[in-house]
Amino acid sequence: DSAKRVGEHVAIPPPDGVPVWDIDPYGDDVLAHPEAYYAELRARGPFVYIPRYALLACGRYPETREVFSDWQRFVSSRGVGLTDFKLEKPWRPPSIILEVDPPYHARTRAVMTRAMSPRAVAALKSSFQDAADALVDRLLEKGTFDAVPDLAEAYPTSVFPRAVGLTEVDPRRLIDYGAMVFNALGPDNVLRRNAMAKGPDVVPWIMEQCRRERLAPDGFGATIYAAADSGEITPDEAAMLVRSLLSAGVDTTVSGIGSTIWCLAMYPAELERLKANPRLAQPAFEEALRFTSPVHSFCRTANQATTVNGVPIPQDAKILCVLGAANLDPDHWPTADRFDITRRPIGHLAFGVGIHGCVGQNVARAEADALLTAIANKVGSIALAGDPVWRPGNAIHALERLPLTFKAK
Ligand code: HEM
Ligand code: OVM
Repeated sequence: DSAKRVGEHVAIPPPDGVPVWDIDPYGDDVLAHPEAYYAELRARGPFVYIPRYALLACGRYPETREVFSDWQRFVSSRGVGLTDFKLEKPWRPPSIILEVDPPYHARTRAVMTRAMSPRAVAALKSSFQDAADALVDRLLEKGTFDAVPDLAEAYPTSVFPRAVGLTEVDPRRLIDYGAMVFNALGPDNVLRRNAMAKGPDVVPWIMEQCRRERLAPDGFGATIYAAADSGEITPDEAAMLVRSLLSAGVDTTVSGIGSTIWCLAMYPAELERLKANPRLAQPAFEEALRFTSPVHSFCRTANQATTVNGVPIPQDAKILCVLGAANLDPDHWPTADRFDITRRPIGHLAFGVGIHGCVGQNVARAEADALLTAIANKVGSIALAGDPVWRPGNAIHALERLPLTFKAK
């Protein structure tokens, strides 16, 4: 058809009444320090039109939630990044859970839900706690360290690959693959290109780890392959679902855990409350997710012309759903810009919402719970030992560097 394209999606014109905002949401400064952008996005309207990418963006809580909740009008099968899979070949075969719609989605989702069921995750609890206790002891001995490599990256990569059943663990390649997957969701900028440059080394290694012969008989991967044995999915689909675990399960928790530690370093009164009551570990993590939104945004594509809260959405529009902005919307969250570990932020969008809502959230919570419990029990104080540095990412907001000093309780 004759619709104009920008990059790789249909370039819709600005719909009537929708404010136009000439900003680059993928600029380095916006991505590293997004709070002012989040606030202006919410202030300008329920949706804004961004000419640079010819798309709509939303950052208020109700509209962001509505778009994410309605898979029929706002599909994932055309990609959850800037690329419209209807127009452009994706960089890798699409995910068979994230980037598909019902009814197919329900089949693959059921297998993943089973693999990471509350029972399966509960069985990992004591090994997660042992690893967390040992790591926090080592960090207390070190005293001063960079919490990005030494904690935020070290902890998930010490427990998650084994939980999947990987028999060869290569933390660097796992993190670099996540960087490819998440930066691929943005435009063809330097972040995407630098991440993609690792592909020739990282992609073949990842695909090899997804093979049945490579996986231990007792991890999430084994449960996924068991579904192939029973005929529920094919062996090729099982490999693709293991790929999904390795795509989504590392960089997200690295960011979420790193940002939680940053929150505790920045708000020492909240650390004191956690130390006084280690059972606040879970609610502290939920609040840190709301407060920092490790996945700052994901897209949807409008499969039909529609309206959201009266705003016209043209067919084929890409919609940038800014989860980080919705999670800080002061019209939804009282004292939104306060980090309060007793808030219990039910309905936050850090894990998404609706049929694609994070299927690994119980795993992420189990990791964070073990680590925050160890910190609550063992760490007396957390002090910055240098300036924190944030790392821009096309979909993930994470720290680059977090110099800290831990003192024992
Ligand atoms: C989906 C965030 C940890 C696996 C999602 C989505 C978000 C998200 C926002 C929704 C995507 C969408 O609707 O388009 C996070 C955050 C995490 C985390 C913030 C950590 C703090 C994990 C872990 C795993 C995982 C540990 C694997 C064990 C997945 C998968 C999906 C998903 C497979 C796709 C689900 C579907 O499409 O049905 N995650 N995630 N995530 N997540 Fe997570
Ligand atoms: C996947 C996947 C799932 C969630 C997030 C993600 C964009 C990838 O199934 O490969 O990163």
